[in-house]
Amino acid sequence: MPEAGRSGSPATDAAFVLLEALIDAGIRDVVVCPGSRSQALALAAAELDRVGALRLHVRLDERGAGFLALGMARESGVPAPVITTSGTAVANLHPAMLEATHAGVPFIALTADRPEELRGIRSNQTTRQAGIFAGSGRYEADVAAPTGADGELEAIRRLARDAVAVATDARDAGPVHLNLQYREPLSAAVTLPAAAGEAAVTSSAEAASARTGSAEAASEGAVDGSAIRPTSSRDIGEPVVLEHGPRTVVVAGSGAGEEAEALARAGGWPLLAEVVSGAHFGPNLVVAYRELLDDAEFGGAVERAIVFGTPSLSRQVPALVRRGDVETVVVHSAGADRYDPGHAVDRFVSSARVADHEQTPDERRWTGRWVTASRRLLDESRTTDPLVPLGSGVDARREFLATELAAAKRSIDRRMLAEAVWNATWPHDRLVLGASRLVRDVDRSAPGKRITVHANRGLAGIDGTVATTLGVALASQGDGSAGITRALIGDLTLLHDASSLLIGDGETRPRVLLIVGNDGGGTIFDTLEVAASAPRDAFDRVMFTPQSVDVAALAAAYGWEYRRAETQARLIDALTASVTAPTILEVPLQR
Ligand SMILES: Cc1ncc(C[n+]2csc(CCOP(=O)(O)OP(=O)(O)O)c2C)c(N)n1
Ligand SMILES: [Mg+2]
Repeated sequence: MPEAGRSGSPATDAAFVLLEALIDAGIRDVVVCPGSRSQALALAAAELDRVGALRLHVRLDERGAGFLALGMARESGVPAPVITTSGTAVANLHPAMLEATHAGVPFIALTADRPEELRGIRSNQTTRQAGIFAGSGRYEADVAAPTGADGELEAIRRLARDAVAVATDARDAGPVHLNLQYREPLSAAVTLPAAAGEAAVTSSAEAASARTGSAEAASEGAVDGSAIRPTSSRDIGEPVVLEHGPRTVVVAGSGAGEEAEALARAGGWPLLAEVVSGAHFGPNLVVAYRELLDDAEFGGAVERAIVFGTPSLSRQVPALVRRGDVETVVVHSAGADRYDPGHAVDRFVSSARVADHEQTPDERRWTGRWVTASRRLLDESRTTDPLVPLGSGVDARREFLATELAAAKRSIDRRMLAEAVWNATWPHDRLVLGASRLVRDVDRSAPGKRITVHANRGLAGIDGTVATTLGVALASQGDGSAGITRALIGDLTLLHDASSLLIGDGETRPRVLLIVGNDGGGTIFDTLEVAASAPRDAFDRVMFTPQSVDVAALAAAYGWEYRRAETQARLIDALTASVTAPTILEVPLQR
């Protein structure tokens, strides 16, 4: 058992203490669903499994994971805690929580959450988790992020004991929800000596005065569920007229819409628009906004930022908004809460327009430099070859043929896939982008184009994306005018929602192309710090979560057409072929 403060991450120390206390109270099985915020718990569970202190089960779909735990508890009478990350992952436990409450089956949900300071500001994957199961839980606690403070670990031990006692109460068994806040660093590596794990197995099932005990534990370090804040007020501010002068950029995140592009054009300002913003087009678009925001001559020179929608695809945009020397104006957009990273936004307004003004040469140069630098960066990093000859001369055509031949044999990387899917999309089509890595690759590489892009960025869940795509297709193809609905998603995103591939007999089968970048698991986690710090086996098992599902057979089982592309030429063929029925296009990618 790590001593308090041993690992260097209070999150990891607290996670070990929580799981060890659960083991002491009789827990034998733990179910982990992959995610980043929950990494301390997941990796601690993997380590405790390695030393034989508990039995770990890893499942992708939290809904199924919940019922897996329910099944184990039905059989054994002992709850199997389920560990999930934040956001919609938590809500996916609701069906099992409801069943557990009505059937009186012991159940413990351990849901990771953002710490207090990241709530209510449209932080990624952050919702009101505390109280989310209100009415179905026997007990719930919203536990403050561990800081390493004195007494903290003891309070966690008590909380764990109480959770088991309440969940297994002979007169009134049922579900318990511990919502656990974690702050960076989200984990640190810990290796237990085998003996420590064995010692931890010796149970000391203390099932005393459950409810009073829980209230006590909740008051120490943990915040009781009743302290949940009401939905934030919808005070959306006044309209604003933006004067010229400060060096300005317009930022457009998810849900921004064409308004953002119009304002950037009217003001003559650079438009830093995410690909999911609905404003990813126009003469002022800056695709390479990440690189340029990192550059002192560009990002460093910004004096004012006008933000539309919810930026969620880069770390550079929130960093810009947090800066003290940048005046930030956030324009109201639909959705819960207001975008306010770092609580540093200067003004929230209901709408914005530009004051009448003749642009000075200096202002024109400012925007011109962003747009030119972005184009240059994009050209330099482009991986796909142009699909049409660049000239009509013999040399140009010969060169085109040679590149085409080379391309035919080239295997596909993420960037190439992102560019090819974007290029294949026309204004009458629809494009759905799943959460995780590929949406970022499209965001990095897509030149401006006025097409309809959908993405569930409200909470960026990997759940429900197949169904969302079918919904977009059904709604857009209803009157026969729209083209194909294509979705670009990861393999786990497909598998999480595999049951939505079922389109019942007699139901409309829309023209959908599900393009699945299959890298055998969740490679987004490979880009996080934890990939380097955690033991490889444990990281792979509880975060990468490898899979080798036969996607062709899955498609066949549900009556979907199936194509596969392993080279760039095949990919272009598959993307330009007609789609008359629901189709999966599998594209193998290197991890
Ligand atoms: C419902 C839900 N559960 C868990 C997560 C955490 N999560 C974010 S990305 C990801 C892995 C996605 O893998 P894949 O779809 O294969 O995309 P890749 O990163 O490999 O491109 C997971 C599990 C989430 N966002 N939503
Ligand atoms: Mg993947």
